[in-house]
Amino acid sequence: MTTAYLSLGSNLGDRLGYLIAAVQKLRAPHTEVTRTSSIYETAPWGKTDQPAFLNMAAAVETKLDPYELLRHIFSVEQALGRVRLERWGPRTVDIDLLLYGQERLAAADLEVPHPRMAERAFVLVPLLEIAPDLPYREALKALPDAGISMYLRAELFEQRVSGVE
Ligand code: GSY
Repeated sequence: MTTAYLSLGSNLGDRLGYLIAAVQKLRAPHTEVTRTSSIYETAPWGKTDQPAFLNMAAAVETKLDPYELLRHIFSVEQALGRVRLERWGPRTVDIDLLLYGQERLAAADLEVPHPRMAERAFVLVPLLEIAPDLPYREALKALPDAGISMYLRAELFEQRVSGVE
């Protein structure tokens, strides 16, 4: 089993509903979602003339290799109507593989650690909430954190995911 960390975001339609459904669909016999962060509302990065995002991070324990995990992630995005209309454009749900154990991969179709994660506060704030010992605290300190606000605390999100409420 390998611990991997994912970043999830949504800025189209029922943003929270998409994140809940994404976490539910990530769960599989081969992949356990072991921790989810709070949900943060974040100003769009890159292409700024688009709606605000909801962002979160998740830790998974998986039997899949990195490529199999990526395929699983793509299948969840597709099941939730992800259409890649434009680079950095709005999306129902976006799931990025940030870290896969201690693995370092730099292939054309898969890079871990994610090559741009240390430049994005909307990735690092939720990630460090669930994995405070990861070595990204200094990177986060160097980034402007404006435009990130708490939207839903982790405990309440977990209740929504498990249908308890
Ligand atoms: O890279 C993920 C998609 N994305 C996001 C995002 O998830 N959050 C924010 N705040 N801005 C973003 N720009 C892109 S592209």
